[in-house]
Amino acid sequence: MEKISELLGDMRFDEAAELGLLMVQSGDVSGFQSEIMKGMRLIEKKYNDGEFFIADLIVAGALMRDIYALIKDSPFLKNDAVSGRVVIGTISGDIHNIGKDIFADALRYRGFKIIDLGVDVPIDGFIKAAARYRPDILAVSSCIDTNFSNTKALVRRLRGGEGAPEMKIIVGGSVVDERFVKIDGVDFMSRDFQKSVAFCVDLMKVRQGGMANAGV
Ligand code: B12
Repeated sequence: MEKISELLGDMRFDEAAELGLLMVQSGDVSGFQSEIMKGMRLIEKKYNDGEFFIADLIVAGALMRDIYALIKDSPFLKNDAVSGRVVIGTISGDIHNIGKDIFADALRYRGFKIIDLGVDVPIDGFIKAAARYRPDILAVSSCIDTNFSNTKALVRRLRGGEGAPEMKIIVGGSVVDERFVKIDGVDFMSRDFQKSVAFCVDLMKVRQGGMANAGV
């Protein structure tokens, strides 16, 4: 039997959705998330190999979001929801939103309240939102490596006392590789949305006095 990731990689979204529903209903939420991520990587690979075009990626991003939404009906997630507030946006100079939106959905389905600032968000926009909403987590999406300087400047100001001092700062996006990129003051960096969601969920469980389980 074909896997969801393979179906996604072949752009067979209806079949992927059917299989995804079965997986979520059976309670395999973690496996479902892994398959979605593998599927995204397969699509990206095909794009990098010249088999798919930008338009394919944009369509795939939207359909992937719809398929990922199947997860919100999972009884497991309903019983294991956390509360927390996240401000998210793509840093200035960068208009990529596909990954940010999927990551924001993933947090939303775990119970987080999401304040999405959109794309090309100026440093001051993040700082004002941090001060206004006092989120538990400020999440910066970054898909262009020359823009890391903007993220660094943002983090320096936040850690210098602007915004909400107790909040965690996380950074992700297609060019983020935590093995090679370090930004002082950032609590967590990854382009793996499953690990990133686990970080956020565990953080809230610890803050709310529950047990962290590094689950889905
Ligand atoms: C689609 C795409 C575009 C689309 C964007 C459409 C859109 N609405 O987002 C368009 C055509 C507009 C575009 C434009 C450009 N792009 Co572009 N784009 C891509 C592409 C092909 C895929 C990105 C994507 O959506 N991936 C799928 C998503 C699901 O993956 P993801 O972003 O990694 O997100 C996942 C994780 O990273 C994580 N995540 C995402 N955000 C966050 C945030 C947090 C906090 C956390 C924890 C996790 C997290 O969760 C997501 C789900 O797993 C990549 C190439 C690639 N292979 O990655 C290039 C790429 C990112 N683009 C690139 C470039 C250079 C550009 C342009 C400058 C091109 C140009 N010369 O005009 C412009 C940028 C304009 C601008 N100012 O931003 C480069 C960046 C190079 C670099 N090293 O910096 C890349 C890597 C291509 C390349 N190899 O050269 N692009």
